[in-house]
Amino acid sequence: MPPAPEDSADDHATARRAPRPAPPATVVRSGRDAISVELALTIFRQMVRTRALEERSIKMSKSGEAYFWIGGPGEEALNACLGMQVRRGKGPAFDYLHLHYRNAGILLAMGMPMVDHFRQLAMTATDPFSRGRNFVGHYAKADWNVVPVSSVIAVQCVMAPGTAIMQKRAGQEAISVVVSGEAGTAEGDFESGLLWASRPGNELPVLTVVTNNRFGISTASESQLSVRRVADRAAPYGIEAATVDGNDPVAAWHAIDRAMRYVRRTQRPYLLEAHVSRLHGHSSSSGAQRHFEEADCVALFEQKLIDAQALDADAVRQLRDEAKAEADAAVVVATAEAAPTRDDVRRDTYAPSAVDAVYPGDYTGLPPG
Ligand SMILES: Cc1ncc(C[n+]2csc(CCOP(=O)(O)OP(=O)(O)O)c2C)c(N)n1
Repeated sequence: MPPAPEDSADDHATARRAPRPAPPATVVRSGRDAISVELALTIFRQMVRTRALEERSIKMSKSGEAYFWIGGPGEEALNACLGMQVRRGKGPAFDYLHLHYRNAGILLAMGMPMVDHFRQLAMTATDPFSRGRNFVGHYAKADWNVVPVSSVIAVQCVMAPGTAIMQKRAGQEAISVVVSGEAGTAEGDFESGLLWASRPGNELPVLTVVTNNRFGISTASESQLSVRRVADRAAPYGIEAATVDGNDPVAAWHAIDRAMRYVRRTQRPYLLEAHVSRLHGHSSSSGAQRHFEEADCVALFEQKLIDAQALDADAVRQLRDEAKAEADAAVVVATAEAAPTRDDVRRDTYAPSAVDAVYPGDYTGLPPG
């Protein structure tokens, strides 16, 4: 029987020559680093959720649902990768976190419900971190070893060696992670933190992460810092250090993994500098307008995943819609909750202590009269 026209020898030759579409990638690469597509998609989802939280937060501050906003749009890649690698728990066998005020993505990746973030932003009595008394992003969570975030920059750098001493004694490879902006490194507290973490014979498991967005409010870092890399500040203390592109989740994932493994294994300090973007300026006080000239880690990773055929436009849209719906629903809940009362002002501010028994009443230490 003669071959059917559509099954001719010519057609077979053409089929052999036609380039086959590349199969979907199983890993996503950046330079020599790679992560599985499965991990990449998990990180991307966390980044998209964090961006939705950040953008909804800015909207709240502009609409009058909140009074002040500060946060981390532009730091989603670094924060998601860090939060996913924390050993979460309570006490010295788990990691301690001494955070900056731009780390919503870390808490979100650790499992914080979005509504808790919005409760603090809306200053409700239900805010689990400060009962509506502190700024947004100033988390405090004893169950997860999240030490209260301070607005006073860099003080967290001198607290981290304190928890790290306890962890080293406990001997269970847990570490203290401290995050500071690059302008914060001008504070003596930053140097003190490095010094205390690196005393010969008493080195401590402190991972210092410096998020370098090139600005301290409106002051450009090149007018303040003489070092080429903030990571170079580790050298006088003999501390291992690296610089990573914090807008690249593949690189950031591995830089954090390497740093954490080093600190856990050696119980010695490490300094990781991450270049990040500041997509909406410093805070609502400077307008929180979008700076489109800054690299956007979410858009960059989205394109990378589409190129790797790990995602298509529909899947991206669905992820975004879900994240936005999650943020909107959380805001509805938070903004309907009660504000603190006068009686809440002092609740949970001081724990009972032995000093109360010695000095009942309001002891100032000053002579009477
Ligand atoms: C000890 C102290 N000095 C000054 C300030 C005012 N202040 C608030 S944020 C900020 C800039 C911090 O910049 P950086 O450490 O780079 O962090 P970023 O906000 O850029 O993430 C300054 C100077 C402060 N909060 N605390």
